[in-house]
Amino acid sequence: MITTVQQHIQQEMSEGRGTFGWLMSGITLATKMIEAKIRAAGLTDIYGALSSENVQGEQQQKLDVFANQALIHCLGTRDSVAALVSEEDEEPVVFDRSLDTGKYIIVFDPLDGSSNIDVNVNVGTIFSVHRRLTWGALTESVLQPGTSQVAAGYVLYGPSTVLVYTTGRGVHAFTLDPTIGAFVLTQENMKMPERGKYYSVNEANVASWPEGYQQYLVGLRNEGFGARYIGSLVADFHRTLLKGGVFLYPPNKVKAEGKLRLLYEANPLALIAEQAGGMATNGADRVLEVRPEAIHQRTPFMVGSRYEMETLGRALRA
Ligand code: AHM
Ligand code: MG
Repeated sequence: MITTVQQHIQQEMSEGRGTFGWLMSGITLATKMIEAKIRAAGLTDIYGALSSENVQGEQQQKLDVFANQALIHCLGTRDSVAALVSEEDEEPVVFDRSLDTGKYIIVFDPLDGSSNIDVNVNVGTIFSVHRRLTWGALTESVLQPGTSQVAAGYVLYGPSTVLVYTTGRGVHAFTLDPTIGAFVLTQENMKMPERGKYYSVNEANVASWPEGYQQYLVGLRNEGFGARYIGSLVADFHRTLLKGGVFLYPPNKVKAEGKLRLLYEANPLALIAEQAGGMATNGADRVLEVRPEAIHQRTPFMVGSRYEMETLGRALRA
């Protein structure tokens, strides 16, 4: 018989599973709404950009806005949610709930890689869950390091729709079965291969990277690595999780902090990578140990197989 995400959470968690399961059902419902919209793109007027920009100064796509609204709608009604932090909103959406009920903060990138939508290429949703602290202002609960995540995951809208999540007890993948409308367990306790054969990076930026990254890339090419780059983080990460290798978004002269966001891109994927036996760094430190200072903070982000990441560490220290 099949195992759904909900059943898996019930089996996996010893305490708080009711509350957490209900929370996850908000995420799965929203991502099913997003997936339905994506599947119909081209048939409905959903392609293209709006005239608005998001907090990052990036032009919002119509689907960005829809995906954000779907998550806020589905999660906002869950009593256990104290605040929602989204790439698309400058400030957290805060709910007036007591410390007893409002236990969790959910941070998300509603539609990652959304500029790929118009060309029918994979996009994703990334999420990270923190427990609300029982002390201090809400900001302190929102700005916890990645090591404090109680859960993290993503949904990849590809040829099939896949949800990958961890609660710190391994990484599990579920595939959306459209005939029953449920995410069904397809891979339990995923392990990233110790080594891979692809690197994934926007090579157009190579001349503006620090020397160590340039040398590292030369080394990978000399070892016979191939290149794969989709330009949708979730898709590039998912391949790296399954096949091994390394994904890099280093700092560059224009963007000293890189491009990717710490809270809702790097941290959740770093937790999944580590849980699967891989590693993630910002070039100096383990990503998960970085203490965030702002909700939309950017970070250099390198993640992948243990062997490739250790080689990267040596190249950056040289
Ligand atoms: P987005 O959140 O605005 O979609 O931007 C993030 C995306 C990632 O999915 C991807 O890894 C990266 O931007 C690609 O950047 P670049 O086009 O500079 O290679
Ligand atoms: Mg993104």
